[in-house]
Amino acid sequence: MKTIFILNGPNLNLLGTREPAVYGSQTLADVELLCNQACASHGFKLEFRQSNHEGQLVDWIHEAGQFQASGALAGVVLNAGAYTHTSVALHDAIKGTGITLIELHISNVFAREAFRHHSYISPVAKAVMCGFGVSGYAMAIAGLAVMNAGV
Ligand code: CA2
Repeated sequence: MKTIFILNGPNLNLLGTREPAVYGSQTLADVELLCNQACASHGFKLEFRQSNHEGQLVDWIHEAGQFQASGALAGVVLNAGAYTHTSVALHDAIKGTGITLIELHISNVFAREAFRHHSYISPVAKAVMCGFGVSGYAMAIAGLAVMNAGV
């Protein structure tokens, strides 16, 4: 059974506590539950993680790269939070590992402030999902299922 890594960046631990108009009212624990159900229905194992630290996210991408090398990775879903718009380190880590990665945003970043319109992740992502709320996580998992089936 292949594994999907779902990595969440800074401040996503605050989901459900503030800004419900932008991010909805579900907590990160609710999102993990939703991802567990989606992974189970597609026959994937789930590694669901969150960190406020850029280097930790880089380390986890490297770990996913080791899974990829051994054929055990279905893909990575990354909501890098604000690091999306700033992090050359995450860009380099994704490029260096060659992992299949879906960039995800809960909100439609293009309907928001101009500084959210640029992403360092998009050029090294296989696909980008944004604006579907937390349902986007399940949709990204379904997308990885299609990619892994080679359809
Ligand atoms: O829409 C997304 O998922 C974002 O990645 C969320 C980031 C933001 O910097 C990106 O531009 C778009 C922010 C995550 C912070 O989440 C919070 C949730 C509730 C309360 C406060 C922050």
